[in-house]
Amino acid sequence: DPFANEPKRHPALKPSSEKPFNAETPPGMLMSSFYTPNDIFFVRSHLPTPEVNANQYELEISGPGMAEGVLTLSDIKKFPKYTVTSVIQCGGNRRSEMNAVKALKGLNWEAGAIGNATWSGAKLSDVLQASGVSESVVQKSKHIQFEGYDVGADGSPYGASIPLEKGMNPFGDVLLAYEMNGEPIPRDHGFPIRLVVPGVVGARNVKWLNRIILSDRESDSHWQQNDYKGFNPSISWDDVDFSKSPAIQNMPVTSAICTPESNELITPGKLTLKGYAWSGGGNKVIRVDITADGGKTWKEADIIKQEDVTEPHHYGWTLWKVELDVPKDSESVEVWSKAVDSSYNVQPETFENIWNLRGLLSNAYSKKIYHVK
Ligand code: MTE
Ligand code: MO
Repeated sequence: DPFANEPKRHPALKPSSEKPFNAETPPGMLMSSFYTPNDIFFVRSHLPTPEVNANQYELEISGPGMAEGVLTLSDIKKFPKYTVTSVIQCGGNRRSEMNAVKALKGLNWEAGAIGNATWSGAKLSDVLQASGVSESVVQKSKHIQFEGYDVGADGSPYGASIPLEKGMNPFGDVLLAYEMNGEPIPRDHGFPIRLVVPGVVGARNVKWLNRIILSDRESDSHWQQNDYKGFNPSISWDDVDFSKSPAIQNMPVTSAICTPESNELITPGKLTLKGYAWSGGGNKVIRVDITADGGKTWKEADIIKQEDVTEPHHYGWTLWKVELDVPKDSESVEVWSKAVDSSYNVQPETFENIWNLRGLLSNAYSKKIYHVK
């Protein structure tokens, strides 16, 4: 059994599959802190979880016309240490809401395949520069490919790539992280080194990093080529051509109402809602609008916490709250949230018009119906 040696997991995590283990954070727990604690941070692994020995850890770096380099964990720790607050969000977060519109294929995530953490480590751009990535190597490359220590039944590793520009840019804030919220990265999240690509879909944040390859091509992994792409709502599994869509990198703006949780009964009078909002590409959330009357009137949510970082380097999430009045005689209230980011991108209203067969980029308004006691 390739899954015989899995780490222990927190009982509060809500599994969406057991082998491999995938699980999300309950929405109420997401609201209890700005930095999502490591032990309840959602887990998304496509393959059995590798156990990497820190003392034997090696990271290989190669590229066109360049001598292959190997770094140990202590080599990586000698570079200047940077800390970035960044969300990691699965490309399929909130998929269940899109699935409710029309059936699709993918783990049925609610709104908890997301977490916010501080990540500390060496800057990818520093490490590449010190590893002999010269101007001429850059000229011959367009992408940076990454491979994990986790391998599938066919022996091929998990893989992904990002544009060269994002990884080489010293302001891109891409890290070879060895700490998550000030602790060594837990095994489920990529011990001892995980790539953190802030603002970009979770899938490119490669855990248990084994290899970095500069190339004129994107990663040829399944997850870069045949998954984590968006499509026209009318494309079905019979006519889909994955080569026709670009791989998802920066994620669109989203928000979710997290508390009260969907199944909770509410009482007439004051109702406090809490949620998160986030946008990819380093865009900051500038506003979260809330309506309880189908969009006739909108209230602006109060920001509970947001980091004081300017776009386009704002990678953490925004926690917000809003107080509404629930009239005595009402049986239920329906509340919607929509976030606006620093490029004035806004969430789409409905899932119908953004539906796609993989249930990715599922960022329509968060709509919750609460029943009154
Ligand atoms: N890296 C490796 N090596 N293997 C994986 O299966 N899953 C990716 C990404 N990095 C994955 C990986 C996906 S799809 C997501 S959403 C994030 O890791 C999840 O990160 P987390 O488990 O730390 O929350
Ligand atoms: Mo993911």
